[in-house]
Amino acid sequence: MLLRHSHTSPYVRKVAVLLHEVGLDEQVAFETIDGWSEPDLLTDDNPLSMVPTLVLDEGTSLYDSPVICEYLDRAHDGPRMIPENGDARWQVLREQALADGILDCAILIFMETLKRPAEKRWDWWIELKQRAILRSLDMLDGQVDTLVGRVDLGTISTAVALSYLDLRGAVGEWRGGRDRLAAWHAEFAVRPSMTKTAPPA
Ligand SMILES: N[C@@H](CCC(=O)N[C@@H](CS)C(=O)NCC(=O)O)C(=O)O
Repeated sequence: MLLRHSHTSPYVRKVAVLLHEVGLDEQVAFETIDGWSEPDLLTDDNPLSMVPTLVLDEGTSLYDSPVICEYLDRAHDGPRMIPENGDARWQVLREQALADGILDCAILIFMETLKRPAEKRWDWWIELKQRAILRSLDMLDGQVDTLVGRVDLGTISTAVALSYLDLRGAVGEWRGGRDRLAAWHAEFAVRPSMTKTAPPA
């Protein structure tokens, strides 16, 4: 399997952390590619020109990150990262959706603040997306007991999203007033799967 990736993409990191946690990291080759420049190598596999894109051995490709994670979680014999059924399954998928939503907002803010010319910046849009992130963080802080002690796609996604807020600073210092969430993240962030997949400084 080949994972078309970029070093800073948090969606890629989610997949990479899962690979380490399930012991499949040696079975996937990583090839760096820039989705923003729409290279044929990537668009041939994924017309959306986005990373992560997973190319399977027979040539089929899979995207986006939730689909790739689901595929990889069925390719190992260890404990499932996505529970098969029941409330636990919906909890993990909901947590992934919330974390991916935080990332979507953070990337929109990054584009608006750092990529768009200053005179075209839309503050209303930036603040809307920041409020969405802040509400999500408050919810996570209020429910942090449900995250403690778990290693699955829900907690992986959450930890990766919080780390991305540190990388890009979409809402400034997010830890203030959220001590429990900060403590949970600090503990999760030292797992080998997280330290080995940290983006370059
Ligand atoms: N929903 C997608 C989002 C992937 C995504 O936004 N990837 C970004 C990098 S962080 C990308 O490749 N952007 C290139 C583009 O939009 O042209 C997933 O979960 O995989």
